[in-house]
Amino acid sequence: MTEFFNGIAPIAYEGPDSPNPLAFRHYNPDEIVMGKRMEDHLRFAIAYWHSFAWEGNDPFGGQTFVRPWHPQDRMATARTKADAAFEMFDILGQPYFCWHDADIRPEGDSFAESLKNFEEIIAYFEEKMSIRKVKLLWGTANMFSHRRWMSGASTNPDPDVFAYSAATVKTCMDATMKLGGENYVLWGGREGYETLLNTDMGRELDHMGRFLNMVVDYKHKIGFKGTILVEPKPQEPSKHQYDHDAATCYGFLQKYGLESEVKLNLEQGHAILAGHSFEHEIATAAALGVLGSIDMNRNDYQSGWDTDQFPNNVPEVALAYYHILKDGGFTTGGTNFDAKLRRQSLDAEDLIAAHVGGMDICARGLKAAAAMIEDGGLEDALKERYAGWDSPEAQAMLNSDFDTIFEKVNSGAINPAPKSGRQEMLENYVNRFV
Ligand code: XLS
Ligand code: NI
Ligand code: NI
Repeated sequence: MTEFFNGIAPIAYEGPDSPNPLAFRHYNPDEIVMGKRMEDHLRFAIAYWHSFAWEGNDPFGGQTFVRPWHPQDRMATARTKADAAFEMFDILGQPYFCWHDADIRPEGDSFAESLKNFEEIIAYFEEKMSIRKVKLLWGTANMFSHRRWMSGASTNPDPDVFAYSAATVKTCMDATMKLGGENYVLWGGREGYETLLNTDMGRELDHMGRFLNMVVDYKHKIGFKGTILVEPKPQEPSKHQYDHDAATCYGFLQKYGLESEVKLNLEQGHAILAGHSFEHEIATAAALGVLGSIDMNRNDYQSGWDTDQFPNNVPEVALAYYHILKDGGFTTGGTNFDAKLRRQSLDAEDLIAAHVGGMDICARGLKAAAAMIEDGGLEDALKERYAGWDSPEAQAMLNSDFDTIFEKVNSGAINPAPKSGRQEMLENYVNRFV
């Protein structure tokens, strides 16, 4: 036992009226929603990087958190950090967690030493996971923090960095598979550029396409059954990132022949940075057949930064899950809290409360989304709005050509009559459920 969470009991579901700040009021894992347990719908994961590796620094100030696993540059504290992490998993009871290699092991003096550290911690995780129900939602490689990645990983102008990236991702995929991970994520924070004056964009995109093909080849070679996921983000840390948003990623996957091999991990804050709503990104990925998993968080709408706060907006979260449910729900994906405390939230209780709140918000959103689906009001409105397309004439038009259509319109047989889009009515409808 570490001292850190001392005295915090496992969080229980106490129902909507409970005044207990460390209880679930909506997240009730066994409750059946649309025929499925809530836990199996939401598939919550905790992000090791924000909860355990981040020390509270921001661009203007350093560490604010003081944890028993600081400093994080040695194996002994990496183990203490793992002990604390798994204690928190026991307290929250969420089914999954996620990591980057750099979150869990100290950097060594060489590639081989970093790998040795990493493998030791993976073995330590394996032992802990064998006596618990917590599983790995996904693993990933941090190819953006160390100075070697400053000009990118697979898109680096230096082929030696491409090589280092390939070797790194291989080890992270191996570890993900060893722990039974259900997905493998690639987020390219520095796959992009600061200025086009020094960047050969076409070449970099080709290298990134080749790299992702190698990832997919390796997945098949080792028999990894999980899903490969790319996480879009338009900028930050790079001025411009190649994986800008869901639609851009899909175009990239298509160009490099990967659209049936790779899906997307969509993050709320990244959608906002790209000038979209979260449900826009989810609906886009669903329409293109590449919706994989989500990173749940929230951006501050005033600051314009990727603030990675815990979600707190039920109507927004409800619409996100509405589109996820409409797409059939998660298969290998889940809801990863890619969210961090504010740097003034120093205590262990803050970390627990943040997750309890996030899980409750998502549970409320899910219940609202399911209720809207079961009621069918939005679906009926859509059916009615597109009803004209059910006619044989309308379907035949799609298989005809401009001249045929022109003849009909020009003869006066077609004269469009505008109809209300009923937006306010539909917004009021949603308000009944949230
Ligand atoms: C950063 C990303 C990152 C990925 C994993 O903005 O969200 O945390 O999820 O590398
Ligand atoms: Ni992010
Ligand atoms: Ni993320």
